[in-house]
Formats: sequence, structure tokens, C-alpha cells
Amino acid sequence: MGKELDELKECKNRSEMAAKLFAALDDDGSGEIDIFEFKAQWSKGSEKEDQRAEKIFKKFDDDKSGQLSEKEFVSHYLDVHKDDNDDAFLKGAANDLKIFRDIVAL
Ligand SMILES: [Ca+2]
Repeated sequence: MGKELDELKECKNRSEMAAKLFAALDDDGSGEIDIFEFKAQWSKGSEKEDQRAEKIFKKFDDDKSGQLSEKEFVSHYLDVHKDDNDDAFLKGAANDLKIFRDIVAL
């Protein structure tokens, strides 16, 4: 995940890093993520991870619109990782970014 790490190091704060993760999840660039997009990127077809993804999605979707906006995603991502120190946050985000960008091989 060296490439992702370098890329995230250029961000000036955690919000900017989380916004990059959102962009990686938002495959079609619509500015919102629906549950199908979210699951495809998050769980990569694993059934167990699908259930987790669904729970996370519901928790993140503040206005229950069935879509995650960048604002919803960023605020929850920061909240989930609020106890991480900067190094742990950076590494975790780089790992997530790599997962979100990997092509699903089913
Ligand atoms: Ca929403």
C-alpha cells in the first residue's frame, strides 16, 4: 500500500483523507454512494463482509436517504477512527483506500 500511503500523506488533514476514500468508493462519480456501490467496494463479494457493510451503511446514512453523501461518509469515518493516532489513522486509511480501489475478482 505504498502508493496509497504516499498519496494520503499529501492530504492536509483527516477530512481530506476521508474524502479521498469516498471518491474511491464512488465508482461512477455521482457524489453519492448507494448500498450496491458500497458493498461492491467494501466487501468485494464476501457474504460475511456484505452483512457488515450493510450495517455500516445504515449507520453512516444519517438522513436515511439510501445514499451516502461525502459529508455523511467523512463525518462517520472520522468518528470511527477518532481514537487512532495520526500514524494509525494514515495506515488504516491507506489500507482502506487500497481495498476500495482493488478490482473485484468474482
Ligand atoms: Ca444519505
